[in-house]
Amino acid sequence: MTDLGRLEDLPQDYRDALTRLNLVPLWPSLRGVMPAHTPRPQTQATHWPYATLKEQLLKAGELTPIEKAERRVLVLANPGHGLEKMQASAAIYLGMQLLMPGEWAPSHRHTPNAVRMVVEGEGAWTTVDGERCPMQRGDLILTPTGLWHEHGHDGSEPVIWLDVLDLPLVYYLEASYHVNGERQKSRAASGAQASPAYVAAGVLPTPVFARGNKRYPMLRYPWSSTRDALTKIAQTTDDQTAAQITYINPETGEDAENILGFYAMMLKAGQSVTLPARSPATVFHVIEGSCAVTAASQRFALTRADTCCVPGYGAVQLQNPSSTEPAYLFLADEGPLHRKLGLYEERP
Ligand code: 1HN
Repeated sequence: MTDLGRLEDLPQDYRDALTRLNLVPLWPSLRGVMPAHTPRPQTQATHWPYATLKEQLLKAGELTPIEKAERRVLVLANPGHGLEKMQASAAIYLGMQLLMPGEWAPSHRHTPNAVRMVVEGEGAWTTVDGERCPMQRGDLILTPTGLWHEHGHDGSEPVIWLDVLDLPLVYYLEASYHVNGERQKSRAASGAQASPAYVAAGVLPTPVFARGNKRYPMLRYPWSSTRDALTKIAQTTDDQTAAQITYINPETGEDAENILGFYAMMLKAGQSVTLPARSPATVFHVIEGSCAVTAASQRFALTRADTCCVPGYGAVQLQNPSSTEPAYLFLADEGPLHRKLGLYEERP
């Protein structure tokens, strides 16, 4: 492959003339924007241990009242993108949020899609589009684009959860904004369209008179059901295969949200699996147990509530180091986005 011309090869007066005209020569930058065979991700494999994160988050609870924060969050920022960009990967934002007993995070809606994975604590709730969703450890709660949401806490201990948003992408598209609102009149989830109605796989609530027409019919995915499903799937899989589920919209069978994909995985005691190289970046978060994650020449020993992210286009090895306990993981990736854009790749 011949080397392409550099900027320095061009006479300064020519470069200055181009700059004045808002013009740029392509060839000095062509290899940078389109490297050979595989991208050069800015996303670095990064591990955020929960113990140190929690310590700083509890300090934020003392330093900053909720009224001064609206959302009291420490962002899990990838150094490869620059911490100020608040990106875990090209399209994924991660934040750990703290709500203290009695606090209220006021109602708003925004264009980025969010989900919460509850990490610790009892008694908090999120009201999404009027549906009050209790927050219990391991639950996944959606707040898709445009839906009103607010958080409250009637319990006695701090509650902490992981927020996953597609904010970096929506911001890049210059489509990110929010609207503040009034406290929602929350109704307990009920009726065919509310989340608890989707209790069993393969059967769909079918109102006799009116078909459900909500774009996001299921907002809360209780951990007890997901864990149960994984444990049953694991009974049927061999040792090379991890039990995995995708969080889907039960009315359409498609991914739960439009841009990011959400999954849960179980590794049996001692189990190791290799995930093939895929184009999207992936986030791993430990719900129960522990897991070693090896990717991009890094090895992270994740324990309960730890989070890491790995860039796309590389294989990922997962290993449950326990010889007695299973490991349960929550995963988020940019899969739906890559598929919709026709960019999705899996490499052997
Ligand atoms: C947001 O609305 C929440 O509602 C959490 O809890 C994190 C990060 C960026 C933009 C909006 C929330 C967020 C956020």
